[in-house]
Amino acid sequence: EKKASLLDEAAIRRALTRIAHEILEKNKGTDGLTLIGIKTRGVPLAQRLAKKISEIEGVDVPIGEVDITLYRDDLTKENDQEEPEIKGMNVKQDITNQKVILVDDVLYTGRTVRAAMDAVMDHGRPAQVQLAVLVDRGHRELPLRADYVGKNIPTSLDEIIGVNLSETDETDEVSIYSK
Ligand code: 3GP
Ligand code: 5GP
Ligand code: MG
Repeated sequence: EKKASLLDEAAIRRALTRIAHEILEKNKGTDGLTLIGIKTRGVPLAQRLAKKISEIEGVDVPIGEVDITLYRDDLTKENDQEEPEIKGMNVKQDITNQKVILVDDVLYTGRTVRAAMDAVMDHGRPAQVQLAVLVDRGHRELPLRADYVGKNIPTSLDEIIGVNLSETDETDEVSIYSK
């Protein structure tokens, strides 16, 4: 059940514009940057950030994508917990000595990002890995934080953040639901 709309199209656009500027400020330009979107909705977010960086700086930053899916380890166990693992990766360029910025829609326990970092490290030896998310909803289960956050949305465990992006869902909207 939908409780509230938290970010509309303009608010999402402004948050991504700010993050694009923050990326350029922190990294002193675009040298060595590679954006990697975490499927599904991290990919259009990475593309939007690259477009904004290109508009601001006149440089096209390379984009890759990584597919992390939930994997049920052992169905015979009583406490079968799903753990995200690497399903696929499409990164054309060599990321060794590059500054990789992972991009995702929602940061929650941090397990998806941890799996994405594994995929990146298997692919090369980046100089640095940074993290950009549209929403941080809290409840981390790993010692991990985002370098760039569109909006911090404190949630309870029985709430869900809905992220709609025009590329995948017709509209741009972030909302909060109760389960
Ligand atoms: P995304 O791939 O675009 O991020 O995980 C698959 C989809 O399910 C996600 O889309 C996300 O929007 C949605 N989702 C909603 N709540 C959760 C949740 O608590 N965990 C996970 N893994 N996905 C969720
Ligand atoms: P984590 O691995 O940090 O627990 O969860 C991160 C991933 O799970 C994100 O890529 C996101 O797709 C999904 N996720 C977790 N919680 C939510 C949520 O409340 N809303 C949405 N849209 N996605 C979520
Ligand atoms: Mg996601």
